[in-house]
Amino acid sequence: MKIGFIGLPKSGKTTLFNALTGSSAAVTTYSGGRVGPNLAAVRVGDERVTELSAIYRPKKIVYPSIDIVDLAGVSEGDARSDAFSGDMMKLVRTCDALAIVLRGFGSDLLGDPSPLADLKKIEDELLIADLIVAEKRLEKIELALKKGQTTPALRAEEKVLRAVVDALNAGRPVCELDLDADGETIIRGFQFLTKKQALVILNSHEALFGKNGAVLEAIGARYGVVEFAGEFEMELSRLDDESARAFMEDLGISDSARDRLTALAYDALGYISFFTVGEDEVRAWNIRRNATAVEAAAAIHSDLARGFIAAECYKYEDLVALGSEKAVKDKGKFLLAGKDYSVKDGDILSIRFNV
Ligand SMILES: Nc1nc2c(ncn2[C@@H]2O[C@H](COP(=O)(O)OP(=O)(O)OP(=O)(O)O)[C@@H](O)[C@H]2O)c(=O)[nH]1
Ligand SMILES: [Mg+2]
Repeated sequence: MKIGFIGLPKSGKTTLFNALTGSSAAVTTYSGGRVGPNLAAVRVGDERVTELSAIYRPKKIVYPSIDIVDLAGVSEGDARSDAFSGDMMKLVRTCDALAIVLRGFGSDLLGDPSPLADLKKIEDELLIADLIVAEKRLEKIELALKKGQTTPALRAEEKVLRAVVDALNAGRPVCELDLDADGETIIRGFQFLTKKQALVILNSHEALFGKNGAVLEAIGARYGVVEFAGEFEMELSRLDDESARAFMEDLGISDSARDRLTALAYDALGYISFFTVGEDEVRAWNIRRNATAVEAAAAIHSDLARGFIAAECYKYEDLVALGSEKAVKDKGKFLLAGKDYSVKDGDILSIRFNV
């Protein structure tokens, strides 16, 4: 799972990135320079992995992680300039989802926060960036059609792109289009920004943290949203756990920035975890909700999916309640799942395969 941080300039993207990763990438108070993107993997804290490791005592323990990309700020009018082309665009395209960062702190340079207006600005920039891509391709197709280079595939692409352009012009994101399977295949290659899943981070001043109920509610009607006190939490990430905990309690922050973001990402973007266990390794994997056993196998290795026979499956809760794999088997709570089995959060899988 790879999440790209986007937002207006100086909304605190890099500060949040640092808070989440414990790194110290340079924040940019004044410079308008487009600093290169920062990349990091954020470990998803999952107590179940710790519990499983206590049972299996593996040589290696692997927690799942979420990749975070901290991108340069998107200014008004950027969609028409080069911000959404070139390197930045290539990076955004590879992201599974976007995290829209909104400034919730006052600044000398930018004045009082106006998160809802900023959100609208970003949404508009995303719509325009997609519109430019769709229109460019449409022009090429029209030219080809004029020259008589008509193929059914080109006609189909033209039809879908017209629907995309109409929607975008009406202010509707590509994700709201009702496309059939062929239409979905046609637009996949364009990697439209408004087709990507998005969540919102309100980056509040510590004095405003926890007092933004109305704003959060307005955003929450359309996006999964979480509030951070970015600068404060960046400082916290440099403290030891105990001192950090004390400061968090002062501000009424329940969990670390990392835990709040990963929980939101799993929930809003629709991911679940399954586990593989053994003496060598205990490991958590993230997959899409409703993924099948074969898709889970593919997340581990393509060979496992190719040669998939069945998945031995039992539940984390049953293992913890009954104490051992043997007890789970004796109680008849062991399941042999076929390739279409829909994997549940907390399933412990062992793939039988043959290549
Ligand atoms: N008071 C306050 N200031 C913040 C907070 N987060 C960021 N800032 C300040 O806002 C300025 C910009 O922060 P950055 O994290 O560099 O913002 P950015 O979005 O990465 O900026 P660009 O990459 O240039 O678009 C810095 O001076 C930060 O110290 C916050 O939560 N509270
Ligand atoms: Mg930055």
